[in-house]
Amino acid sequence: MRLLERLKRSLLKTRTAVSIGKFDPELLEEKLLAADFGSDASDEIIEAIKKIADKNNWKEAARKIVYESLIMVEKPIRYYKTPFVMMFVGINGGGKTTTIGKLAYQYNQAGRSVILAAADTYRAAATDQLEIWAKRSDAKIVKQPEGSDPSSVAFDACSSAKAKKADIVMIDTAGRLHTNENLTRQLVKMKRVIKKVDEDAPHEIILVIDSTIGRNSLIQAEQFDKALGLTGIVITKLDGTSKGGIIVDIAKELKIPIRYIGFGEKIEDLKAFDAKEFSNALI
Ligand SMILES: Nc1nc2c(ncn2[C@@H]2O[C@H](COP(=O)(O)OP(=O)(O)OP(=O)(O)O)[C@@H](O)[C@H]2O)c(=O)[nH]1
Ligand SMILES: [Mg+2]
Repeated sequence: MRLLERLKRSLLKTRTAVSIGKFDPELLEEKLLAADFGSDASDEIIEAIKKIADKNNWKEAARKIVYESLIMVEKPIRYYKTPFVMMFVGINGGGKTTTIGKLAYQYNQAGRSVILAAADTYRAAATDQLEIWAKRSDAKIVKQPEGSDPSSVAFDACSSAKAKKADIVMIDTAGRLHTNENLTRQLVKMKRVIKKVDEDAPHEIILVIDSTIGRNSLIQAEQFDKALGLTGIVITKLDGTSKGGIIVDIAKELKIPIRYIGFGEKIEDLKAFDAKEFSNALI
């Protein structure tokens, strides 16, 4: 099945959740809010529909509003340097490791050489999981024993990529430590240490957000952004939720580029974010 078809199918739950027969502003607003579109977007959608003569075309009007919000954050990654270093951050279970694995596969298919850094040294299983993805995508992996300094793993991976002239480095980080402050401190340090290899690096700091956790993700994103300065977002698990409208809320509130969306556990279930495609699939 084509990727776009897979995306559309994975958004079925959200699409169904906001579908109504005849246009009824109150009912639609209730449904949009329940699907996490957020109150601003919901208001704008309802107002836009009220202005059109033929209410049977309400979906078209709604899609246009959604598109206008999403196009503002449709900014693909610009690979302006090699090795191009990307740090992936986010709370545990959000989908960092899976996203890195899927991306490694796409880069490999595109003929780019990839090094993965197993910088989640908090638990041994994290490195094992990344190693499986590395094998699937023919990527190299840089790792150290459990409990090692994650910054040191990131440094090694960047140095090795420079020496081997690799195209891409993706750094997998921990989602949970003993405390949140520990995690933030560790990530800030990692960012600083990477700069010893290339002062422009990391070229991307990407927050991976689980779409099923709803509006909590906005608070998390603000915290990560404050500590690290995010360059992009990946939104995952859009297949498992009827609240896919959260992506519109995230776009409007955070204004951080959405780089990719994840919509399944398979290696191909990741797509560069496309505002047009997405707004059509959402409603
Ligand atoms: N349905 C679905 N599942 C996903 C998606 N992305 C990741 N997952 C699943 O979510 C779970 C957690 O994913 P991980 O990639 O391990 O998340 P993580 O952010 O690395 O988690 P930690 O290492 O604990 O911080 C796994 O079971 C993945 O298969 C997605 O887009 N859709
Ligand atoms: Mg992980």
